[in-house]
Amino acid sequence: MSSMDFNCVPVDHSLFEVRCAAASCRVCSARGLDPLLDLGRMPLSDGLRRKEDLDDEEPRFPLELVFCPECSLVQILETVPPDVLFGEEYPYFSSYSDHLLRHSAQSARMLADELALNRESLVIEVASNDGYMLRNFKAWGIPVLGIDPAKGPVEAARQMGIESMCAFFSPELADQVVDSGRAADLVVANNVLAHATDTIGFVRGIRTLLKPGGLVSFEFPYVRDLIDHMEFDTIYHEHLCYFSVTAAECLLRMNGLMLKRVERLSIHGGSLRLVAGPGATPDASVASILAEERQIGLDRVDYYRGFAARVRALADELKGLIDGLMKEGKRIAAYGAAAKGAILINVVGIDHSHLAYVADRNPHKQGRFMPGSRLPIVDPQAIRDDPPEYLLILAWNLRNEIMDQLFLFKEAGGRFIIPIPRPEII
Ligand code: DWN
Ligand code: ZN
Repeated sequence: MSSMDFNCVPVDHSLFEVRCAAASCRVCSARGLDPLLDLGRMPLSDGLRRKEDLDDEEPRFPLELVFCPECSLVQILETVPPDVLFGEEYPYFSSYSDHLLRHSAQSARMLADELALNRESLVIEVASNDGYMLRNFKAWGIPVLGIDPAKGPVEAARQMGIESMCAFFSPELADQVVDSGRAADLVVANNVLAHATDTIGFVRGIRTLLKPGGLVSFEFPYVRDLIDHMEFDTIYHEHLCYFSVTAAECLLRMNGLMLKRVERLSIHGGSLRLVAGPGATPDASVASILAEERQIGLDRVDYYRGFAARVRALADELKGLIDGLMKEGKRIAAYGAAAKGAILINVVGIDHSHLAYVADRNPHKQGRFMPGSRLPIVDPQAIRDDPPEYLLILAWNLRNEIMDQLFLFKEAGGRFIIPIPRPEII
């Protein structure tokens, strides 16, 4: 498997094979992991830079995707300390996407009905962020507890009256919560399982939180959508694991959680929702998707071979498109200072010499600079005040919501560049 040079910063990719040989799987501890894709040394995708720090050396870490032939888990080799990733200034607030808020409200309603939750129940969310999900249960009079390590989002949740612990979730924290008499009827763990440094301990902690008969609902990006739709920019240091149902089922079963049902979702470029519980009985969806994964080969390395070459081709095509527009003297900016956007622009090799700015409506991101590329992040007002001719949509997973808001830009002749699943101008 030849690794591809994805970096402006030359690195020695031959280390990839060596690191693969030395590594062991995050879930089953198997060795002999298969190398899939080496994106080189990448900056932290949510590590937005302050102006005063721009001249300082920016931390970069290897970003290498591998496959475990034993349990089928796709994962990265590097583990960046969580307090570095999710520190004081972690800038991601879930509530800046109306689409995500609607999706979350629907999920909450479905789960509340399924479990007949009431004022005697308890919902605990791990990675509760700014209360985007728990606000629904609270509005229905159902007691809630949030757990999240990011200070800013937790403060926002507390402002909404949502009790939130500012802490990293762990088996020990789960014991403390249960020992205080707060076992859960429902645990929600959306877009966090992939982020857990101690993957097995994380699931064990969730098992601890649950009352007998309780359920956990996980949501996370589906590795099948990542590969099929070229979503290489969702590979970053916060995401340690990239799950198939096959790999996730193995991890849950190891910790006494049985799958009840599996759903495919469109959110975040294609995700899975897994509902599980101690002693849960699987419905037909579980056997069906496991059989489908075996049938298409998601549990074998061949499914993933060729992805690196396809990523290189997409990166070259997007860079060629941007360079072509630049040669024509076109003015280009970007929209959505998303974590995935940081990876995309650094892998493709786009920086402030190509794009004027990145607009983003999250005020916690405005005034900062994108990791690696040092692109300034500005209020979307800039699109009206200092209009580009083209807008590269870095948050392509929210393209419809974003383009709806930018109809005036479009009406004035502005064009959108959508990078994923293939570069196109609309
Ligand atoms: O795992 C994670 C995924 C699920 O969400 C986290 N590590 C962080 C986050 O990843 P992301 O930053 O790639 O997520 P988004 O939601 O794709 O980022 C969208 C960005 O676009 C946000 O910064 C908000 C911004 N935005 C905007 O400026 N105007 C979003 C919308 C909808 C808008 O209208
Ligand atoms: Zn494994």
